[in-house]
Amino acid sequence: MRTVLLTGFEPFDQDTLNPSWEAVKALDQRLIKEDTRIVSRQLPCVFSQAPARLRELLETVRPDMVIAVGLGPGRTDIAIERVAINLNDARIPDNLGDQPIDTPVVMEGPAAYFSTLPIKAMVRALRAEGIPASVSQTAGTFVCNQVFYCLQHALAGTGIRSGFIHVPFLPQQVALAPQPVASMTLETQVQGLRVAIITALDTWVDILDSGGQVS
Ligand code: PCA
Repeated sequence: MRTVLLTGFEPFDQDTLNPSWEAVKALDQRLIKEDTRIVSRQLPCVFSQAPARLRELLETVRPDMVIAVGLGPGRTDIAIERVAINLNDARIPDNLGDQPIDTPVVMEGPAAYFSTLPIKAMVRALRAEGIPASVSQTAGTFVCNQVFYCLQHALAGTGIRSGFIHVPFLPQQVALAPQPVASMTLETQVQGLRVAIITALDTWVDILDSGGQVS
């Protein structure tokens, strides 16, 4: 039996829920492709705690693949992230009030890590299912990027593939917004993650494709 570790985040920035956790939680303990089990766990939206919690999960779950998921406020589709950078530069305080500005994620670490997931194949498969998706060239500089960087750093050279996906708001989070804000239903987010996981498990060499890039 293989294990895919999925992580989602607790709510942050005054939200009462985080779609990344809602979607990931819905897949916990699900069997995929008969021989692969999903294990879903929550990460704190806290710079000083998330990396240690992630490393503890890698040690206890011993996954064969890891996909970390976060909310990308304002994202219009399921964003398959390409690159994690060695930089914390928080626009808002985290859930403990910490707001690092221009600090490295890992002292002396490389400037960046690429996702080791087949990101273009994942985008293509999602779109083929009728789910809006694209490759994203930045996971930002907040806790999601920090977790993504720590994940790639921890698994570098192990052969265990890993990456990060940003999901949009849920419709109920933006219904009262003064300006229109993009959203996606939980059902579509969950189905999107399922397709993304299956594609990642099935694809060893990524495709050459424009990946739905808009810029
Ligand atoms: N999104 C934030 C952190 C937690 C989350 O779900 C981010 O994009 O950094």
